[in-house]
Amino acid sequence: MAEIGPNTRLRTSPFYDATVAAGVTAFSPYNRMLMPVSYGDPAAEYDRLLNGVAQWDVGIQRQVQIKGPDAARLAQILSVRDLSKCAVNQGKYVPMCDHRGVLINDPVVLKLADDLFWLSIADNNILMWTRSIAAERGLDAEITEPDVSPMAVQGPRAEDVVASIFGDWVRGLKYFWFSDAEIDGIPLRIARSGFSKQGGFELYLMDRRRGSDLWNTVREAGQPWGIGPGNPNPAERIESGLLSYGGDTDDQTNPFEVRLGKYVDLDLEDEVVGIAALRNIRAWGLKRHQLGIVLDDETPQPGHAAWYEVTARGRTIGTMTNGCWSPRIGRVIGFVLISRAFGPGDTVEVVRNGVATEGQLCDLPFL
Ligand code: THG
Repeated sequence: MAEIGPNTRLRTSPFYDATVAAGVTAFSPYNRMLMPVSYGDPAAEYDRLLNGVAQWDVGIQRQVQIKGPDAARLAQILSVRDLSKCAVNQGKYVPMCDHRGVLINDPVVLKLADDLFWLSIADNNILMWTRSIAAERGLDAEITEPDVSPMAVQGPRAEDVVASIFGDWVRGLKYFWFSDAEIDGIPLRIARSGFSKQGGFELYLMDRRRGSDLWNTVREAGQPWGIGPGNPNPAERIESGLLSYGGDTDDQTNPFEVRLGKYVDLDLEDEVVGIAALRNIRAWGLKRHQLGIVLDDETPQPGHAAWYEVTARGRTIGTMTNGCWSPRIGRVIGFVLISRAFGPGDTVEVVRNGVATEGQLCDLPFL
């Protein structure tokens, strides 16, 4: 098999050496980096996340840092969610849109100081976007990609592991809030967050030379709870209804279609990119919406990199954007982005590699 190695256009995470030592077997590109996506034992990785604790290299969640007198204003101009009540040391999950109201990212926005923000981004070039908007609006802010790489510790035992390293104070962190910390001279920030619904933390490493040190510290501290390596888990995140920007969205998707309407504040100032378009979209009504689907397929199988056609009575009504075998439901499940003429309870067909399988639509999350 051909080798696709790291190079200057496919950057490595500070945790790369540690994940290789941990037995990583597959990577996927994300934000021009390599993200570990398997350690060769999907059942064990799922089980650790649901019943124990796992450590994930999510260094691909890059930070776009905005610093300066206009930082707060710029962060708000880029965000269709109101940030005015976001406190220092608090994070928020925020949809970002282009001028058409199309979703272009769904970062966690961290407010580090009144004039300092990180956008912890999904897979799209928001560094370039942020610089462009700042320049066009004549705003005074310095925009960089700092040396900051998150490692997630996820699962019901994550709190025990992180508290055993940093102290019991971490148990008091509220969801999406964060605090500065240090261990053995490794500078980091600890947030209660992570791309799963099993609970846990993200450790934002702030010195890439210390990646292996941080990984090994967490691995050793986690031994009593059976910690092992993992990654954002497709089955768990689909069961939990978490959106994958770019995986479940296309170049037309607006936040309302994919259940992010509760994070959109339509009364924000007109200078917010996309807000005027979103008001129109809301007024005209939606054509599509995102639902779950449970297929009549009980075959445990590896994940689907989907975008399969969804049909009803012989007509195309949308796509299944992602799918997976669900251990807890015992069926193949997925997300569909389909016509609003269809809703929960309806039976439709998904055409996978030329073969149609019936499935039932349902509300999200599954669990
Ligand atoms: N953590 C950090 N950066 C990230 C992600 C992350 N960047 C990329 C990607 N993930 C961004 N997307 C998401 C999607 C969902 C959530 C976080 C980031 C999330 N959602 C919860 C939910 O939907 O239930 C909580 C949302 C809320 O109620 O505020 O956590 O994971 N650093």
